[in-house]
Amino acid sequence: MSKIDSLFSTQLDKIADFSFDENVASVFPDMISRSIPGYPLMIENIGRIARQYAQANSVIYDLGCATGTGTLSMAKHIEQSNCQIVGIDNSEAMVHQCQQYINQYHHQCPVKIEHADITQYPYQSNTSIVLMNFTLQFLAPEDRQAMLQSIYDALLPGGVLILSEKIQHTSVIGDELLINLHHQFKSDNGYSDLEISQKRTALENVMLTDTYTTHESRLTGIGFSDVVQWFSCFNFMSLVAIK
Ligand code: GEK
Repeated sequence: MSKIDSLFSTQLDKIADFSFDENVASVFPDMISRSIPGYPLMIENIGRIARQYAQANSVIYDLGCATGTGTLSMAKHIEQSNCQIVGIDNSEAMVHQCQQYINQYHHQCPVKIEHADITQYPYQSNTSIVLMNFTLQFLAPEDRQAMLQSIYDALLPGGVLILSEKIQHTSVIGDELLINLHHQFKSDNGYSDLEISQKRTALENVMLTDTYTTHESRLTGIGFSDVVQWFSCFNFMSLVAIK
């Protein structure tokens, strides 16, 4: 059972860079649903998108699966025969927590969870869907192009990448507006100003966001034939890139 997130609630002398350790894994479902506007809605609809794009006899990856919420939503919705979902994360604590959640459910579509670095993983060429739900933003910016290229190479014709990210707005005023709305959202969900500011500092060096234009042009440059933004709320968005 996920605990309430209070990791940044007391004043810290030194704020270390955010890492997906045991403390984070144990509160993660609460942390992510109180931090990302529309997260439950996105998860539910990721399942629907997966149902639409899953191809029979194919592999579906959830990269940076964390506690497996996206994996489980896809497993619940996919009806095509002989599909296999593979969730991958390089945090041991997340993989452990994820496996425990996965064990509680049984869906027609089998699920395997692996502890690995998604930038080094040998993806199978019969891939119909890759989900990256708020994971690309944690890769070093210089590794993002190669990561997306290897996803594109693994995808079958008609295959899709579902990519959700926190984004930067192009103007300073617009960016400020979205950041303030996001802070209000977190505050309305019970986070104090201290928690919001300490977490922001912890994430400063490890989560570097791109603009929507950067995402779109990088994906079309790689060869995706269409990029469709299907969700957006404040500075969070999700898109489907179709091969
Ligand atoms: C969800 N998708 O709930 N290799 C593997 N995993 C990685 C790597 C890497 N190189 N870098 C980061 N991660 C989830 C939420 S959280 C997003 C994803 C967030 C993993 C990291 O360990 C963490 O579990 C995940 O990516 C990002 O829908 O916390 O905002």
